[in-house]
Amino acid sequence: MVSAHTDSVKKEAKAGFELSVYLAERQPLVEAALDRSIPVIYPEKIYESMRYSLLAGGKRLRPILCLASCELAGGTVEMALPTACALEMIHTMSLIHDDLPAMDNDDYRRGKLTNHKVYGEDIAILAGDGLLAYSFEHVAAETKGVPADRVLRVIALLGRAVGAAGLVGGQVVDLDSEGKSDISIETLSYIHTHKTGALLEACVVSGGILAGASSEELQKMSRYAQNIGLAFQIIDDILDITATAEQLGKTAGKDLQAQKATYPSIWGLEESSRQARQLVESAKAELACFGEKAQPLQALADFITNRKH
Ligand code: GRG
Repeated sequence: MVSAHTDSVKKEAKAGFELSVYLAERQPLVEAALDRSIPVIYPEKIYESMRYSLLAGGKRLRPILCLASCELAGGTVEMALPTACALEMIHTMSLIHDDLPAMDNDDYRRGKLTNHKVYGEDIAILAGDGLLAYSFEHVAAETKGVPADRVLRVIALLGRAVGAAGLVGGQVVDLDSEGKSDISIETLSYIHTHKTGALLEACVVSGGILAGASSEELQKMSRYAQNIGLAFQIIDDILDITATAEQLGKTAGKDLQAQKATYPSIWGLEESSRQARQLVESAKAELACFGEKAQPLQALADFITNRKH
């Protein structure tokens, strides 16, 4: 099944790249792998809670970025699929914890009730912990056909992206900044490069590591990811103002309501859009040396700025 996917992606590259076709193939592939990754066994409640959020939809941008960067560097989908799933597990656990009453206190996520609204706060915390631990186990136990030193590097990279040097650190500064509308652009940038950017960077770089990319290639991939990470967050801030709750699948207008400093509140909507477009162009330019093979990652960069949710 995976090789059929790869064949048709190759054909597509020859015929001119269509991101919608690419995503229509990749999203179900990721969905099926996520579904297989976590069984329901005793104690069922925790597995059901983990699966509730993991299989609640979402764009699956992180796993798709990981698969695409592995292929860009000459690897295969099979080599990267366990890491791709682990990245979605980490992302999902961060959403479950972010939605808790002690953090953002949200009732809806991905168009569904949040995990704690369905299973209670105690189980939601544990579901997040369970997904986080499972993500590392999954990479270590399920990655096949990749030299062990590369797998170890990926595990270290994921740990760094999740911890105080990444997501956790970004969330702490975000919580500290709550109710302060006058935070500096440097603090805002710290929050987003850590809270959102670190995991997106880990997605792209881990795919490259698994494929055996050179350090020069990894640097280019890393700069691509940093640029799309920031663009992604700017667009997120813009959508919080311009999109409806229905489009977002979560509460809209929360930043304004909380008088939170955001890119639009500092730069205005127009300048924020311009900055996001510029970051996407820089991201795409980083991959120019890869030629046609970079089309999926370049199109994904455009998708990030054009998205409506
Ligand atoms: C990681 C141990 C650990 C704890 C969590 C709560 C927390 C620490 C960090 C917050 C991370 C967070 C919620 C960042 C926001 C990321 C973001 C922009 C989410 C939206 O991503 P999309 O648009 O969502 O890709 P979908 O639903 O499409 O996957």
